[in-house]
Order: sequence, then C-alpha cells, then structure tokens
Amino acid sequence: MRDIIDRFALEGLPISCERYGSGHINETYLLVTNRPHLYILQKVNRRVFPDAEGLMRNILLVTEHLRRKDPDPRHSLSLVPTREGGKYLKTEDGDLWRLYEFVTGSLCLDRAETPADLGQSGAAFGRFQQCMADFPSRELCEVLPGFHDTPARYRAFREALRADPLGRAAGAEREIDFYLEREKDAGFLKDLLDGGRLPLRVTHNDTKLNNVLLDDATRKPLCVIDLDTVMPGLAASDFGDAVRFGASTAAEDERDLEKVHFSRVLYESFREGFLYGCGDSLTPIELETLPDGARLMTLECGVRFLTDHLLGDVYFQTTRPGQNLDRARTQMKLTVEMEQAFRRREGC
Ligand code: ADP
Ligand code: GN1
Ligand code: MG
Repeated sequence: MRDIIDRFALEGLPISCERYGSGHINETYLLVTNRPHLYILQKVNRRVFPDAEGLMRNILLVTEHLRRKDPDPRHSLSLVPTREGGKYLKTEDGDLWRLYEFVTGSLCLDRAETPADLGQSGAAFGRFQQCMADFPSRELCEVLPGFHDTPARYRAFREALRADPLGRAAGAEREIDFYLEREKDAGFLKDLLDGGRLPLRVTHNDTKLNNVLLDDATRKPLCVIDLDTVMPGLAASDFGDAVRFGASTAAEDERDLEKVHFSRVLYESFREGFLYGCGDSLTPIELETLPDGARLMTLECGVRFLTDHLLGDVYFQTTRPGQNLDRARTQMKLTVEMEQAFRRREGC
C-alpha cells in the first residue's frame, strides 16, 4: 500500500490509511497526512469494471463539466494527480488506483436521520441530472452496458438459476418464486424507452443516499460522488434507486424484516427534493412513471442480490454469509409495500 500512496502527489506525509465507507464495489481508504490533509484513495474493482480506463475518462469529463457550472471545490469530486502527472495510477499488475480530495466538512449517511436529509439528497441528484442535461452523451462510454436493463438482469438471474453452481437455489425457493412471479413487469420502463415515449438522459445510475455528501453544518447537499456509473439512462431509474435505498426504514441487509418498511414520509421528502433539483425538465410521462422507477429498481436490485447469492457472492462485497440473500429479502418486502402504496394511490 505504501508504494501506491507514494506514487501520488500528496500534500504532507502519510500518517494513516484505513478502509473507509460502506460502498459495495470499490476498495476505499481514508488517507490522512501530517499536514493534515485528507484524501480518499480507491482501488477500482476490476471484476466489475473491466474498462477502468474508459470509466476514468468518463469521470474526468463529468467532473470537468460539473466544475464549469459550479467551481466551488467542495461541490464536485477532484482527482489528485500522480507524481508523474497522470490522472490515476495503473500498476504493473493491472490494478487502477485513484485519489480524490476528501470533501471536508461533509457527512455521508447510510440512513437519513430526518426526512429532510433524504430530501436534500433528492435535490442533489435532481440537480446533477439538470447539470448533465447539456452534456453530449456520445462522449461517455457505456461502462456497464445494460446496467438498468431489468429484463437483462432477469436473464442473468435465470442463467444463475440454471447453473446453480453452489446448490444454493434449494435454500432460496421462496425468494426465487417471488422474483420469477414479477418477471412479467420487468420490461415496463424499457418498453416505454424503446417506443420513444421516455427520453434517455445522462443519469447517475447509483443514487444511494451514501453517494451524496451533505454539509455537516447546514445539511444541504455538497457533492454527488461515486460517478462510476454515469451513463445514458432514465430519470425514473435515478429516482427509483434512491427511493429503494433511502425510503426504507431499515438497512439494505436488515435480517429482521419486521423492521423493513417503505416509508411514505421519506418517499415524499425525496420526491419533493428531486423535483426541485430537476427544475421543470421532466416530461409528463417521466413524472407519471417515477413511482414505477421505484418499484422496478427495487425489484431489479433484489434480483441482482439474489443472482449474486446463487453465484457465490462474487459481485457485491459481503461481510457475512447469507448477506446477499438478506438483501434480496429486504427488497422483496419493499417491493410488496411499494406495490400496495402505489396501487392505492392510482385507485384514488
Ligand atoms: P463504492 O463504489 O464502493 O460505493 P464510493 O465512491 O461510493 O465507492 O466511496 C465509498 C465511500 O467513501 C462513500 O460512500 C463515502 O463515504 C466516501 N467517499 C468517497 N469519496 C469521497 C470524497 N471525495 N470525500 C469524502 N468522502 C468520500
Ligand atoms: C452498488 O457502489 P455502491 O455500493 O454505491 C451497485 C449499485 C447497487 C448497490 C446496492 C456499480 O453500489 O448498482 O444498487 O450497490 N453499484 C454497481 O447497494 O453495481
Ligand atoms: Mg458508493
């Protein structure tokens, strides 16, 4: 690790470098120097992102674009160069490391402490989408093709079921049935997109609450982070993924399902913030399908967790056995409650 750190142009001498945050994909470290100066050091997950260089090109383009609109250094991610002047470090064994300035005075929440916190994250993701509206999307490479293609996620699920390499399907029959029963809904948004009724925008695609930094004094949004998945996508996916994670009353991997509920209050707070952040840019069909985004992103993420459980936890980082199955179960509970909530509203 020390020789990785030494290859970046740091302010001061490194005094500690510890694992940090609760992301499921990259290896993230908080690096502190004697200045004192704080950095976020990350090893990009090669298994998830085979084209890590394309990904880094995207991040440079996106952060430059955001900085042109708002030059405040705490409002966009800033990469720290290597001593050789590179934007990131590619090691001899093929790993890609990057160093970001730590956004000082920021809070990163795994759970909203008040509905207003979630509303602020909504404003941040809505504004992100607004800021990217004039970005030429053809300049971005599609780092993870079909990332929010729910039918394609179902195809991968069926393949995992067929292969069942660890014989885990037998212990997850109820969950498998649950997700298979809903496969018919999976193409709802994609069909609207393919039929030209929903526009493709430049979206974040991973809008968890812990991918936004809030100001620790004002609790207003500072910076949208985790830009690995910025690609063309649907407004409903960004809205939906944030609701999936943020409008739950419990952690994504909570084992006690009695604690897991879809909170209407949290949902409305996120919705209000997101719409404010988007300005008047969303079309009537986009507005109408935001709740479908929430339902389908929850279903899709649950399918992804269950697929990963069947394949042996090879994608999402886990810290205990069965964690991906637990995650798939919380998404089931949320899906059911969202189906009820949105159906009731449509009926009014
Ligand atoms: P992953 O893709 O694994 O989710 P993230 O890029 O989201 O990785 O980083 C993991 C965590 O590190 C974030 O949730 C946040 O707590 C923290 N983090 C990342 N970048 C910064 C930054 N520039 N300043 C402060 N904290 C950060
Ligand atoms: C991953 O990287 P992180 O932890 O912010 C995943 C998202 C999932 C999420 C589930 C690149 O997000 O798609 O919704 O876990 N990111 C990638 O918590 O697959
Ligand atoms: Mg993250």
